[in-house]
Amino acid sequence: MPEERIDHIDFDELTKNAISQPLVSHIYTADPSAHFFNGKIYIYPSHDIDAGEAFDDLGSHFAMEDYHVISMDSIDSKAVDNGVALHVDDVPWAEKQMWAPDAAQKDGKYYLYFPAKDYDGIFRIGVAVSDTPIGPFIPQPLPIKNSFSIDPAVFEDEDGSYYMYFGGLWGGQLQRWRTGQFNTEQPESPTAHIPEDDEPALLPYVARLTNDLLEFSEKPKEIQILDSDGNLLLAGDNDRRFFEASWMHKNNGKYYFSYSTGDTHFICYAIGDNPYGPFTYGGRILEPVVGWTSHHSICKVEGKWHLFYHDSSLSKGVTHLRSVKMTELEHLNDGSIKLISPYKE
Ligand code: FUB
Repeated sequence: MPEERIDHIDFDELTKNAISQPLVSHIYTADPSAHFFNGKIYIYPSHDIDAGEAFDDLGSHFAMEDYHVISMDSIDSKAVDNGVALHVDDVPWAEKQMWAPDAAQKDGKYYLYFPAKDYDGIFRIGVAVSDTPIGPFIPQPLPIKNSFSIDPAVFEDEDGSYYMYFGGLWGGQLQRWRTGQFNTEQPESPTAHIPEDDEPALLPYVARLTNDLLEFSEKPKEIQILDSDGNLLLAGDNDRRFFEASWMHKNNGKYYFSYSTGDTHFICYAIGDNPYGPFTYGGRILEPVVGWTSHHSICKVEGKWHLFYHDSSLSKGVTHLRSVKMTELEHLNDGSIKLISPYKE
């Protein structure tokens, strides 16, 4: 991941022109997964720190160690940091890199899903349980069986089924699982094992969760993202193909799978008729933010859809020191989503 070219940016001007400001500024937060639980907003972000790791294309500088849950009584109220909800030292199987998490609620229990590298350097996805939305969360001793890669997003459908969407390229290791086994060749290369430009792009995965929300109830399946002719998006279609940051929301009976395009920095969406897809590419939701990564969630609050996202404006462009923000998101009458520009011209 090349450092953002930031020498030309006037950050005072950028902050003035930003459509929204960081929800909290005493710590750095990113990858916000927002939920409306019991009439309040709960945001489950990554907690960005500067751990002194050198910048590289595998994202080693994203060396996060814990999670904090941010809560808000309403859309206009102050965002509250509820302290450490889970620390890597308390997760027996996890060594490092607590990346983008998500959460779910069922029968009065709360579940925090998180990717981390195990002691073999392989990303797995774990789950930790609490009696409250803000934790502390008690981790399961082992990661979810058959889990791999990063960026879990858990979606509760209207029939009470829960599904996890996940996957991420480069440092997220999805390309190393093409045969079903973790490919250890060329360990330092973020792009080894990525398909050629004219081959179908790598796809994110989905798996339904068991009733206790602690395991997959099925083998994870790839979800297809198609163009308007019904063809899979190609690996060279960097402006549209999936890279990381899965999210699912449902509006007017349609399933909206949204994601980041990574190296082209867009948040895009694709629409389907059921949780497994296929999904047809629909367009962009968010133009690039300052910083390399873009990662979001979409949540209905007080009857209106909101986009939760992040940028690196508070840290003046430091890629791994990001801040969570929020803005309204609009579904247009034709089913499309109105494009959001994070900074006014
Ligand atoms: O925060 C670490 C990684 O950066 C996330 O897992 C990715 O989605 C990207 O935002």
